[in-house]
Amino acid sequence: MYDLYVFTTPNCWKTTILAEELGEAYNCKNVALPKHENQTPEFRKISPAGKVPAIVDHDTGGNVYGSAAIMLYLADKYGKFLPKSGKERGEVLDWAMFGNTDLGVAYNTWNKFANRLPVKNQFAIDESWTEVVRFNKTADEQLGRCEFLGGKTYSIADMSIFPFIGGSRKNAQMLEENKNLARWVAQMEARPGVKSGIALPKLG
Ligand SMILES: N[C@@H](CCC(=O)N[C@@H](CS)C(=O)NCC(=O)O)C(=O)O
Repeated sequence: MYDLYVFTTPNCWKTTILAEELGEAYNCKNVALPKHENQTPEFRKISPAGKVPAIVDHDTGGNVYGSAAIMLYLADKYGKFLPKSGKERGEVLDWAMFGNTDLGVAYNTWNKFANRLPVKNQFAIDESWTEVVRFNKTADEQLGRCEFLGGKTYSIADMSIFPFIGGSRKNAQMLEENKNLARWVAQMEARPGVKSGIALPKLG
């Protein structure tokens, strides 16, 4: 049993999707970022930088923070969605980290410039979008070679990029230009665990 602390952001959706797909007992706890609930001394004992997502594992008494660390930790703990060893594990890790450190970071950077910068800077918006387009294409090429991002089977690699590309974030033109990604987004959206994972974190 573990507690999972989240808000309505792509980094958190990665972990709520995984938690729902694992089907193990856990408590989903919302941390309202606009109310600064992430900055309380109690929460910073769980997540030192005051960031979500984070977990407390009641089986061990330990805590884990950051979406990539949580995904690796839970996948290893329950032995699902991450091969145990060998070439297959390497491939899933490659693409899970691509989602966490390349594609995810590119989307978050673009989102900041496009939607949150108080003064519009077209250069920053265009430059950061170029990087998003580049990584979308990389994912599309991989999904042209394999059914899932990390190879033959569904894994934490798929969960690492879906929150940036699917659901409410879907970009019709981007999917039109990347047919393999479009096929995969439809497949992901049909999964009950993905649907309930995306619906879980609440605003406020
Ligand atoms: N590397 C971390 C980043 C976590 C992160 O930036 N969390 C944001 C929400 S997505 C947050 O907690 N922001 C509140 C803050 O920085 O005060 C991860 O992948 O989970």
